[in-house]
Amino acid sequence: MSVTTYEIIDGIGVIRLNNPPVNALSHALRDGICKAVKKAQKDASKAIVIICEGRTFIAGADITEFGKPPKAPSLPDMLNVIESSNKIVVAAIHGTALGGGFETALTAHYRIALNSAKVGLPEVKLGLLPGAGGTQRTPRLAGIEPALDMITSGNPIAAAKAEKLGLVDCVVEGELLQGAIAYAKSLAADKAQLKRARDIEIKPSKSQALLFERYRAKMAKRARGQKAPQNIIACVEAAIGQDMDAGLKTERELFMELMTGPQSAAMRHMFFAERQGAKVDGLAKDTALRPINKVGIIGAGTMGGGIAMNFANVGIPVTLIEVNQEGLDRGMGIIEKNYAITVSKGKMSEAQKANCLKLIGGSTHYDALADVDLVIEAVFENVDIKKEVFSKLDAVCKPGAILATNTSYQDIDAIAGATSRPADVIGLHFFSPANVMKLLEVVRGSASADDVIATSMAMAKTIRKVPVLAGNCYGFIGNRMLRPYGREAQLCLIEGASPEQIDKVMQGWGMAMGPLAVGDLAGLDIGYKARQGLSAEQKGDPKSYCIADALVEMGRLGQKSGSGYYKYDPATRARHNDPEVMKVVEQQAKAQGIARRAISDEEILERLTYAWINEGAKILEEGIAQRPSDIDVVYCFGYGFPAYRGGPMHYADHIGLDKVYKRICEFAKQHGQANWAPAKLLKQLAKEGKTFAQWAAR
Ligand code: 3H9
Repeated sequence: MSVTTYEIIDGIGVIRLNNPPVNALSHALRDGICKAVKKAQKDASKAIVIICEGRTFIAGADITEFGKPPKAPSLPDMLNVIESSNKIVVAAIHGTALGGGFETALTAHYRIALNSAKVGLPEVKLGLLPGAGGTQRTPRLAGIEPALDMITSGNPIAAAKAEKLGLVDCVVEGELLQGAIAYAKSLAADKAQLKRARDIEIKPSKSQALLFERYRAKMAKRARGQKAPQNIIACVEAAIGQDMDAGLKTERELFMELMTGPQSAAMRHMFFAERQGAKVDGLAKDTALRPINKVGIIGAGTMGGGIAMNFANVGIPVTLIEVNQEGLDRGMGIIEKNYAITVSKGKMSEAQKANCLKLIGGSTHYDALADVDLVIEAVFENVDIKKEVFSKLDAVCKPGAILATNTSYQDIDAIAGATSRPADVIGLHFFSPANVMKLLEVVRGSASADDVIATSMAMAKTIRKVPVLAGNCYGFIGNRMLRPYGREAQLCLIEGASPEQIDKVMQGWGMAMGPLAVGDLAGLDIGYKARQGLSAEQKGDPKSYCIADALVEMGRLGQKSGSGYYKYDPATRARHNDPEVMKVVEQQAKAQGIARRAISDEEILERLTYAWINEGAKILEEGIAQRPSDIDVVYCFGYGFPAYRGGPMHYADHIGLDKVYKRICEFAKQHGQANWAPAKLLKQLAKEGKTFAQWAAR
């Protein structure tokens, strides 16, 4: 079936595009559009309409073609054909006109859009810039600042706003094809000019230099470490005071620099990884889902409250269960405060807040859960308490209800064993703050039913989370990998580094925060309490926790007590280095018989990141993660890993598994096999000269 068709309707040449699912600009589509526009030049049509079938107008260049040898006609070739048409071309937009799709529309002489449509240039989210004239035509039509906002954020805007900005000429409701044909007919009848954005001139002015400087500084902060936003600003700057072709030349050069660089490769990998993560291998596509119309949550603490908000936000009623009214009132108070913050940021109206709050009810009796479709337990991280909760749920919940635990570490099978229906039990591991963080680890127990897994993955999408399936082991994917990472941070500290050196290395490399600052944020007492329940053998080498224990025993619990690895200003929470901490570090090193030494930034980076990679490889060997890219999704969406490095496993592929493996073997020699025995899978792939991505595609 052809992806393009052409016919004359009512005197207008209509080019229809049909390249499901999102009409991406594949080679066939580009070729079809060129041929149809050329054909229309010679026939009896009075004007041309480009319109799409399916759910959306063109959603961009075909990302799957990136990195492959280009095939003519290229996108710029196709746009030349449209722009130089001697008959008016109208782009008729529904759904989302994105990236190269919106650039196609901008090259047409007029744009008509359905009121429900959105337009945008999201390339920055793929580490790219609009490389088909978007950086040149947008500022010409909408002005420099709106163009900078739109292209550096990558966020789409509604048709009405686009019309106000001059990016769309006409917004309509109802049937788009009819509207577009009528519009094209009226333009032809009025002998309207062939409006080409390239003919608009942006005159230089003195204030522009300051504006660009402001955007450069803003982007250096907001998109720390990323190249694309800076290249975008340079391109928009090139739209000023010179003709369009000169600007297009700059755009092409800076686009190619990004396209061939590692950041965009990582972000494109993440685009597909996120979508792949939602798929469960071996599960029939037509697995019937269980309806989720009512949800119960056990525990109205920070976590339970945050989870409740996710459901209320999409209109699903929630019942919170607490041991007493006081606990419930406290929980509701936190939820209200969180919504108030969202309202103050302009992300929600007072009316929306009121609607959400109406959907969240509370009770101190489990009986209130008799008719819920899903219960999520979010009580204290103790397996015995959780088992008790599940045996109560087993007694009150209706048959077929999904019983989920939000545990971060505990054994799902042990918890499921406390019920008479282990097939209905699953782990739903939300990340804190649960109303903000996108990741959801769905943890399958050995008995979890297929439809319970499928329903959980679909439910995650409903509440706008990014799901990843994990197997059942201590810490699942994310927290299991965090242990060796945290261990190496502690060992680097006791062996010679300072907290600020470690955090500076990791944050400078791209992490949202360094590991010790994260510890202070989460509270050092959490790990301390968890360690109290472990045997000496389970706790591991005292060198990897003695500093943390000493700090907690001094009352330094992290941010909440005003000090931890750092000191915090009580008013501003600003972080300061604290010489007292270095005294503790030195005392502990002495007690452990360690002669502290200078540790290089490179060693810190390698030990912390390679610790992740080695554990990630073991997780793959054991089948705990379905694929390497799932681990990348967990880290980028749940742990502040920089998307422009593509997650730990993609990063490992980028460095080369051979190099990673050799360095891990060196660490094993220096620091012992107990911490650094290389994963079998890593060894195998290093020997075969393969990547994790190649292994996944086997
Ligand atoms: C660009 O245009 C560069 C130019 O400036 C210059 C060039 C010279 N290509 O997200 P969904 C697939 S860069 C190929 O689940 P939704 C996607 O992988 C591009 N495939 O649906 C998935 O496949 P599968 C700028 C694509 O309804 C399926 O379509 N454009 C592309 O939730 C459904 O996707 C963008 O960055 C593509 N461009 O959301 C827009 N897009 O079923 C990227 C999607 O096998 N796309 N697929 O898993 C999106 O943001 C969303 O897909 C969209 C629909 C909002 C359109």
